Order: sequence, then structure tokens, then C-alpha cells
Amino acid sequence: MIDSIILQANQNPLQGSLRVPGDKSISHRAVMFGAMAKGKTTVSGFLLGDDCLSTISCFRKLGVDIQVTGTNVTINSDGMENWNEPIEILDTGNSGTTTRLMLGILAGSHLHSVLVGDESIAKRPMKRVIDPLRQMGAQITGRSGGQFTPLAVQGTKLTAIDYKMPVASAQVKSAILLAGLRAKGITIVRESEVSRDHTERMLRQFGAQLTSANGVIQFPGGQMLTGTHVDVPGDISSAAFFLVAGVIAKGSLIRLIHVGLNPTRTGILDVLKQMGAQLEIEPNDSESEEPTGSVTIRSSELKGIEIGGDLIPRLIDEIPIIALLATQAHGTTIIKNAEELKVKETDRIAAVVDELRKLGANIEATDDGMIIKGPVTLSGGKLQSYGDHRIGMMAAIASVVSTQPIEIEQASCISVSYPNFFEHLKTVSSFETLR
Ligand code: SPQ
Repeated sequence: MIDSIILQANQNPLQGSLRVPGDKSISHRAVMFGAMAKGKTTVSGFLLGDDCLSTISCFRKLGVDIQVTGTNVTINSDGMENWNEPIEILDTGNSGTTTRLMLGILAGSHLHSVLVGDESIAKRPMKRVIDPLRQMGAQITGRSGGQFTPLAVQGTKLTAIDYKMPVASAQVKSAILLAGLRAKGITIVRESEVSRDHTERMLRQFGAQLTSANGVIQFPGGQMLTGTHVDVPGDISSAAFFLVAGVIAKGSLIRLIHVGLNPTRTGILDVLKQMGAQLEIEPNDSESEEPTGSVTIRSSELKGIEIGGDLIPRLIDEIPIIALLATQAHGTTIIKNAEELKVKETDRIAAVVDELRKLGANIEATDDGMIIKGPVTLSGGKLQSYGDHRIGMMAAIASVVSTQPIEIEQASCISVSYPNFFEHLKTVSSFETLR
């Protein structure tokens, strides 16, 4: 099977308005919370990406009734205490979020279950989740003492812990909080750098009591969740690819509507502003837990900046596309404190540096990030996605400024988070697919 796509170099302006697909982090959580809650949960704007479909498939194997009609999902559940013990393995596919959050959920259940993902998941560190869960009493075994999938979970009674996070990770925080739902006592999580807070917001939305202030989250165990409606906004991590396309392709104007503007996710907007992008943000008036709005971007002259510290968790998934952005900015961009990139779907520091260099970028890897000097005219060539959706989309967006066509190998991985990415790219450009 040929799994590559060739994009013609397109140096024409990009124009148009897009509604990017639903937020991946929120879509996963909507299904997980709906399955844990008692009653009916309805979800609109759900992301039909491969990762979120893996989450649905795992809960169906626990006997939860989940109906999908377009981007609407309905979950009917009698609560997690009525789930069935799965007779099949729970396949989490390429999804780190599914794997890590499921560990927290299953640890305090009454079930035995086995979690397996793809080759990339098998390499991603699970110890960071399993260590605190074991402190709560969880019984989890797996390869290398439980560091890697496949992982077997024997659900058991848990006790709350007071946990200081060693890394900024929403997945670790969420796994502990979700285990805390079933634990005896008050679970406390302390973050030195705040990671995305969709779990905290959604726990409240499903009726739970939780406090969060100054990086300390306190969550009393033994609470019941009640089914509700979740409206999933567009994913700012997906919007980021078109924001960058719009700012680097000369003469462009792109508007993105109904995008999530949760402040724990909007680091990309801060970076664009600091680099000099002409950006308009119009927040929507809404009662919803998750802030949303429209963002309009125009092509702009950009300057290099330094990106690090507590900004990193607010844009961690956007760093590949920020690296491409920096190749078009005047001066030097330094990205630091981003060593977490090494344990994503692939080593995103190595992948970004290797692939952008193939196009002629002036970029070098550091221990915790990269240094990029610009502006550079990018050529074309054959790029590898490494099966990582964000690297694949970075390569595709490079075609809006490259002088020659760009071929992307293993391009189908983009459907992990953005199944209609190429249609959207076509909508805003006069881009043509050669194969
Ligand atoms: O789910 P997965 O595979 O880990 O997805 C990624 C991505 O690029 O889409 C990371 F590879 O996003 C993570 C993100 O990096 C999704 C996430 C979440 O939904 O809680 C949190 C972040 O990961 P972490 O390790 O910082 O908790």
C-alpha cells in the first residue's frame, strides 16, 4: 500500500474560513466521563480521529453503550461499577491519552483488564503514571516492571495521595485524579507548571466537587458523576497548523471559528503575537466550561523569539509547527525546556530537526529543544512523518512556502487528530495533490 502524498509547492496566498475538528483532549475525556457517569451523556463536535475512536472502542469492550452519528456521540451508562470485565484486550492504538487515562480509571474499578497500543505506544513511558497509581494501591503489571505496554490492571480499592508532579503532564495529572474519584480520602495533585486542565473542568461539568488554586488541585474521592452534555470546541492544536500557514504564506487571511481558547492551551497565540503576527481573537460569549472563540490571522513579518519555561506546557504539541514558523522569522528562535518532546509519538526534537533540514532550514537540536535561524527559503523533497500526525502536518504546511513539491511518507497518520486535514488545506489554497 502506498501511504505517501505529494503536495505541489504553493506560493499563492491562502484564504478562507475553517472550523477545525473537535479538540482531541476534550473528545477523549467526554467519552471517558460519559462512560463513568450514571445516565445519558451527549457530545457534539466530537473528533472522529483515530485516537478518539480507540477510546470509544475500549469502552464498548467494557459494555458501555456508545452511539456515534456524525460528530454527535451518545453514551448511556449505568456507571462504572456496572461495567463488564472485558474478555478482549483494550487496544489504545496510537493514543497516549487513552492509555494513560484508562490506567487511572481502571485502577480503582472492579475489573481485570489488559491495555495494548501500537509500536509507538509500546515505547512511551508509563512509569510516570504507574508510580503514583501504585502509591494509591493500584495493581498494575507490564513489561520492564510495568514501564511499558502491554499492561495488565487488576482493579482494587485505592487510597488518596498527595502528589507533587515531577513533570508537567496533563495525562499524569488526569490519571491520578480519575483514580482519585474511586479512592478513599482527598487526592491532592501539586503542579509547578500548569498543564491543560480539561479534566478538572469536566469533572465539575459532570457534577463533581473539586478545588484548584495556585497549582494545587484537591479532589475528595467517592463522588458520583452524572451524565450531561459536552460541546467539544475546535482543537487549537489543529488550528495551529492553519494559523502558521496563514501567517507565513504571503498575502493570506485565514479565519478559524469555534476554536477552544482554554488558557492552558493558547501558548501558540502568545508566540504568534510575540513574533509579530497580525492576529485577532474574538472570544464567544458562552456559559460553557471551555472558553471558545474565533481567531483571524494575516500574513505578517515575523521575528525570532525565545520560548521556554511555563509557556512550554501551554504549547507542547505545537512545537513542530512553531519550528516551521521560526524558519520564516527574522533572527533566532530558541525553544528550551521542551525535553518532553522526546517521549511523544516519536522523538519530536530529532524528527523536526531532521525533516526541516531536508528542506534547507537552519535548525539545530539541543538537549531540551532547538535553535532555528531565519528566514530561509525552503526547498522541497521527501519527508518522513515517522507515523506522527503532528510531524506529518508540519511537513504538509511547509508546502505553502516551499519552492518545490513536498512528498510526505506515512501521511495517513494525520487521521489520528485531523481526518479532514488535506480537504481543509485544499479549501484555503489552490493546492493540488499529485498522487
Ligand atoms: O494522546 P497523545 O498521543 O499523548 O497525544 C499528544 C498529541 O500530540 O496529540 C502528545 F503526543 O497530546 C497530548 C499532550 O502532549 C495530549 C494530552 C492530554 O490530552 O492530556 C496531554 C499532553 O501530554 P502530556 O504528556 O503533557 O500529558
